[in-house]
Amino acid sequence: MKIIHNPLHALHHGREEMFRGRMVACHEVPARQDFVLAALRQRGFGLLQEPVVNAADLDHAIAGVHVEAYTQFLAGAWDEWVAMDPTNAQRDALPSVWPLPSRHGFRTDALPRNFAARLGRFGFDAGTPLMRGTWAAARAGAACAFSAARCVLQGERAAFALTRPPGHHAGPDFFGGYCFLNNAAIAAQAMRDGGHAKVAVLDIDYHHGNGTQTIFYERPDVFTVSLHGDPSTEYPFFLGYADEQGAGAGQGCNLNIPLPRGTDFKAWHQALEQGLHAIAQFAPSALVVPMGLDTFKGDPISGFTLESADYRVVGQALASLNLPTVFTFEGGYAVDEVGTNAVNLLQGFWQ
Ligand code: SP5
Ligand code: ZN
Repeated sequence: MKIIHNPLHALHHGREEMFRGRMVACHEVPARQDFVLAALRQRGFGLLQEPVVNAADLDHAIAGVHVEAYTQFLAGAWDEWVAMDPTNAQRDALPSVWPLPSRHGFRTDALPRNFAARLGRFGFDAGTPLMRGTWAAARAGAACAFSAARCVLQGERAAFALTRPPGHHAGPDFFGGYCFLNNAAIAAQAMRDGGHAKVAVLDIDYHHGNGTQTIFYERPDVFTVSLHGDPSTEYPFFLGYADEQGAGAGQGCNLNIPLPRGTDFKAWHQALEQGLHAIAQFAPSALVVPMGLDTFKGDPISGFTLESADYRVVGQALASLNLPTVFTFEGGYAVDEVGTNAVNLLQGFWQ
């Protein structure tokens, strides 16, 4: 399996996230990718490489998923943050004011000149710090996703975009949930552009893949499935319910399987089988798996109870679809085990 890893990921290294009125240490840390890479090396699994993509192709791939006003904002955000106040160079940027949905009277079409206002316009939580290297890291991550898709388009059975920051919470024009560019969506769109008429996305992160769902919600060509903690109690709270089935031409092309906090592997595996069955019915010719390992029992911010050995079974189940597959690295915050769990899954898939 080709493993495309992000050489610039550590340029994004948030220090603190806002949680319930106080600042706590970031969960989404550079060691996460380092530990996965170390586990791959230690177990001799996969062919490791860095992305090779020209800038124009990469911009095109990102623009297939994100709106220009948003990527331009991200590209210049750090400089604007520091221009506001030179001492800002010493701290990460986090939003603290947001527009409510337009039914409350707020406008999102009139983009304020004030940077803090635009940070809230484009971000949906205060847990996703942006810093000097965020854009470079996220853009190189998008290159990993695009490169992984190209590997598969060229005939590889599977490729893994090993990158952070993660992507599945990022939407057409918003960041949040530690995510800035939606790597899984970029890979799915690249597979579409590369000739796959129907692509499925099967999101197995603990948290609902709200960004991916929103990106493809009205499209019939990309079937999005997500298994996740019930949003009525779990982040991201405001999307991920079972009655969200797609809209317009995409009606029927979204499947959410929310599961209660505390769900064990037996019940989770049944939900996975349900997702796999729905994907088989859709009959895609390619698959993207946003691979979160935060379903692990030891995860510090999540509530399922999968064990390390279970991830092999997950990989085997995913392989049963028999589709060319791109994996993207999403959540998973039990840093000591994240490498073992990721490689268990990929090995289970590969065997
Ligand atoms: C990609 C991904 O998995 N994003 C998850 C974002 C979750 N953000 C909210 C996390 C709430 C953190 N709770 C802190 C508990 C401190 N004890
Ligand atoms: Zn997650």
